[in-house]
Amino acid sequence: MRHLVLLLLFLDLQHVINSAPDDTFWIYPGIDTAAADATHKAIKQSKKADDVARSVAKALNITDAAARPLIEAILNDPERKVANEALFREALRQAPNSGEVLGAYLSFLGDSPAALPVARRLRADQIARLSEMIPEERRIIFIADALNFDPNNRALLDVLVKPRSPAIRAALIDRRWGNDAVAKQLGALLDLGRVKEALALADAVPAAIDVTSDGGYTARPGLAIAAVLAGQPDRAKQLLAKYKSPNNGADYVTPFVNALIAPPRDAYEILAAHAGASGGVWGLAVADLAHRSGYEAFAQRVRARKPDDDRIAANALRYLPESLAARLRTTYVPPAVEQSATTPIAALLRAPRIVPFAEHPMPPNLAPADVTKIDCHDAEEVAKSMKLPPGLWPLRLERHRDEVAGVAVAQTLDPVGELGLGGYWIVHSSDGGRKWDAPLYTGLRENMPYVVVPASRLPLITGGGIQIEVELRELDLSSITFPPLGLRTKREAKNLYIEFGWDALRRDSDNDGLTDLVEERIVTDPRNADTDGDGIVDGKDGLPQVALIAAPSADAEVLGTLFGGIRLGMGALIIGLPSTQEQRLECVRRASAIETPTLFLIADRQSFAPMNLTRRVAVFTPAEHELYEKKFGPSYFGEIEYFLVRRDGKKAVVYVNEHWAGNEYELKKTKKGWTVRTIGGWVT
Ligand SMILES: [Ca+2]
Ligand SMILES: [Ca+2]
Ligand SMILES: [Ca+2]
Repeated sequence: MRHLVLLLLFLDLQHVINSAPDDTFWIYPGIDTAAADATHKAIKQSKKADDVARSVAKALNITDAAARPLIEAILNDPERKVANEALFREALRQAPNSGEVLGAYLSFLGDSPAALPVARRLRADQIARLSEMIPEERRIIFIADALNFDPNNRALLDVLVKPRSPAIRAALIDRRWGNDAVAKQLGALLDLGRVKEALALADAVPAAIDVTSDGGYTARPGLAIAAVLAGQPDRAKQLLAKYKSPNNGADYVTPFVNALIAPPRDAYEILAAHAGASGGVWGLAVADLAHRSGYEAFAQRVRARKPDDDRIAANALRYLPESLAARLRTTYVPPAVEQSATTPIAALLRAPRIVPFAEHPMPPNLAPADVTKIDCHDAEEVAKSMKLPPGLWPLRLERHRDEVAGVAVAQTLDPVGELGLGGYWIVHSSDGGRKWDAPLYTGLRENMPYVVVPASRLPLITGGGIQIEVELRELDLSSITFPPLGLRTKREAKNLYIEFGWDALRRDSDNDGLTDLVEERIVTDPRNADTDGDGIVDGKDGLPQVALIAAPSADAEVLGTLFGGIRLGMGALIIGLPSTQEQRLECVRRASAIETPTLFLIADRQSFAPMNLTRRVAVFTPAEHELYEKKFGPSYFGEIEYFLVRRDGKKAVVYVNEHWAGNEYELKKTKKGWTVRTIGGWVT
């Protein structure tokens, strides 16, 4: 029976090759690159199954009989898990000792517990060469596990200290491996802020101090900082005397170390230049300088900054032989366990989603309706006959006598970054498009799970509401990488429509000016007109989750200035109507600018308490944000990573990480008011 199944699978090889895309930019999620590369190269040469099998067999040094199922497993639809599993097993039966076949199978197995016994079939040198397609966090398990069987294997130990884990490097590098290895260990100790150990190691192996890493960096500047922290300013000066900035770039180190040795009257500028330092000797030094210069709140925030969770070390720790694990435990500090959120906001987030619509199959025979469909080609005409609200770029717009209705998509309440255009909104006018009702939020995000089709035989306007033809195209969240190329979908279906009643879209149960659907998304209480109980109703409250207190502070003034003005989560998206004739002709799908977008932030709610904002800012804790994403999907909230306000309150830097983009802002208070400048940032 099993052979019959395999025979049937093998008959597919030519078919699978034929249907492989010609594009060279293929992503075969999770399949080992050596085997996949050989397959792609072979197909470029010939599309004949026999040729491809022969070529891959030769490249990987396996038999044709092993290559055939391997190629098929690589080219197959990754969703065909059972078939692919059988194919990999067959390839492995034919080539039991091939590191490439084992590697491809391991990457296919992913996080499955079945992976470890498979990895144990690899030789130490094969493990050391395991493909980079297997993430470091997982590769480290195989390496650490193999060390139990071969604890002194130098090749394994060498690859064990390669991943980006300072804890592993600091604990497990052997000084006898040479100065390069010691330099790595020095860097790791400095990254971990282990001042005394780093200085002692530099004393023991001074030749390692100037060994350069990939970027041209040495341990020397970090050691100078460590020396000041250890109360040895003269040693710091000696170390600095021989310091050259890498690639002849600007020297940021010397002024910083000098300020550490003798703090200036106001250390604001030097602190601002290094405000992003997190962890390690740099973080310790910034906190120390801030503390000694009277910037105590900032010092505390720097100290409270959590280091990145070293998952590589955490995984290795579970699989290493005890002698090595004991050493690793001296440098790896597991992160504190996050408490699950118990706030009132978390309780709102745990409530079930509001479902304001019903889904139906499209009626088979549609009679022509008495409506005027307006598509994007008519944008100019529309602008003449109707007064579209500025920034509105409807995906669909229809007129039935004096009633006009449309569907638009916007990021107003859906900070999805580059993953899509946002959430769907309904616009409506009762007088032919001269005056428009306030846009109504549907609570539905594009692709989650519906996509509004651009043209439909089904009229939008019904007696009591709106009906929209959609396709079901649910985004597979496991496929999201940055930048978001090649998003896969989980469920697909066509010929559906969803129907909303006006009352469901307009429902405002507590009469606070926000519909239940809007409240659900900004996480205020739809049954309480004043969620934070500060006397300002949710619809008029700039910070509806933070009770306003009257205690002005310089910090609050800076944050209020910044968040009252900027627009996060909109990023590179071009908002609004197409501006050129070309764009109009192309009918580019555009996100609309509907109202002022709500600013979603991860921050300490209390630091916002003295702020009276005119635009809406929703503030969450990291644990609440996690609940939010579980409920509504990926949501890029801004996170305030650091902010520092000068003593006189007239200058500040703020760094906001939006997870797919980050920006540092410099604020200055002049006679005319505050100016805000972006001084550095990144976008995926
Ligand atoms: Ca309400
Ligand atoms: Ca409310
Ligand atoms: Ca309130």
